[in-house]
Amino acid sequence: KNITFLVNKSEITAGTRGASLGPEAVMTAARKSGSMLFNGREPEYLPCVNRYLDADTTFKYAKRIDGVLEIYNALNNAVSQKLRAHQFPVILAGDHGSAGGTMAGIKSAFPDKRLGVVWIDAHADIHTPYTTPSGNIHGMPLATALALDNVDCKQNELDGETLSLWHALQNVGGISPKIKPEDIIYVGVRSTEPQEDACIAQLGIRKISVADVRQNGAQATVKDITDYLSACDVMYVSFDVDSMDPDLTSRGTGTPVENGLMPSEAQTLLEMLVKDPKTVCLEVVEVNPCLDDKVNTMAEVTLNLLEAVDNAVK
Ligand code: DIR
Ligand code: MN
Ligand code: MN
Ligand code: MN
Repeated sequence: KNITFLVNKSEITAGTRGASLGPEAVMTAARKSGSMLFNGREPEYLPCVNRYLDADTTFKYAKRIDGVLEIYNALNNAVSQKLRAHQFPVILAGDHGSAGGTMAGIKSAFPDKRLGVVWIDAHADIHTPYTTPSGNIHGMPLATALALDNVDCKQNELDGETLSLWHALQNVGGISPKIKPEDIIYVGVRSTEPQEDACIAQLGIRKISVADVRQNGAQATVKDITDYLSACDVMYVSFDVDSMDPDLTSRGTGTPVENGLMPSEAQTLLEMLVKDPKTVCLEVVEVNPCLDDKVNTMAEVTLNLLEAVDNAVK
């Protein structure tokens, strides 16, 4: 696999500021440590949409969804183009909200293939504008790929413009839904709202907890994941760094949640997952150096993970 790094500096879907600096913080950590990870493979930058943060917040239950549609389209184009050129795209993103655009790109490149998703995160990211408590779209990317309208656990009343943009997000790339609930597996999810719990139960989405990973080991966990997704033809791994324990990562992320994965567990999971021939794309999100307790520690931990990924795919 030939890695191409794609950088998406968007932080328009998060509730706190600073995640747009995450990818640069990882590159800074690489320069500081003498890492060769980015040498000779200059990351390609997606168009920046952070200007949407400078205006008043639009769309209460799907903040800056117009900007999100713009970045979804850009990711759809970039990711599908890299995949068609037989590259392995590694997306370094600010926040997690644009991951639906990445999945759009994978489906555009492989329209007839069944897509499995390994979602390693403290959060389930399956809200819709109907259920969101915050209006922050980083809590919604899986719902766009599933084309959810979540009518069963509605609580917000949406205006027509929000709804039409929500459907536009679902339709980026022209295929919707892009994934089936039984083709998603959560790892490390430990902070959800009741509406998400209801949705996860209703759809029957499988979850592997931090305790499961600790008890069975990361290697056996990956075997379990790949067995579970054996009907899928291609896999996408979405890694939110808040899946890891805040005490071991200096809390350098927007929404830290206690009792997460150890970086060594995350490393084994990622190494083994990217080695699997079915894995076509990896995304790493939510490093926020502005919130780091100890000068860029989260970015250094993330750099170590990416180095391990690089060695694993070689
Ligand atoms: C919460 C927090 N579920 C929300 N979500 C995320 O606002 O929707 N935090 N993704 O990182
Ligand atoms: Mn997330
Ligand atoms: Mn998260
Ligand atoms: Mn998030």
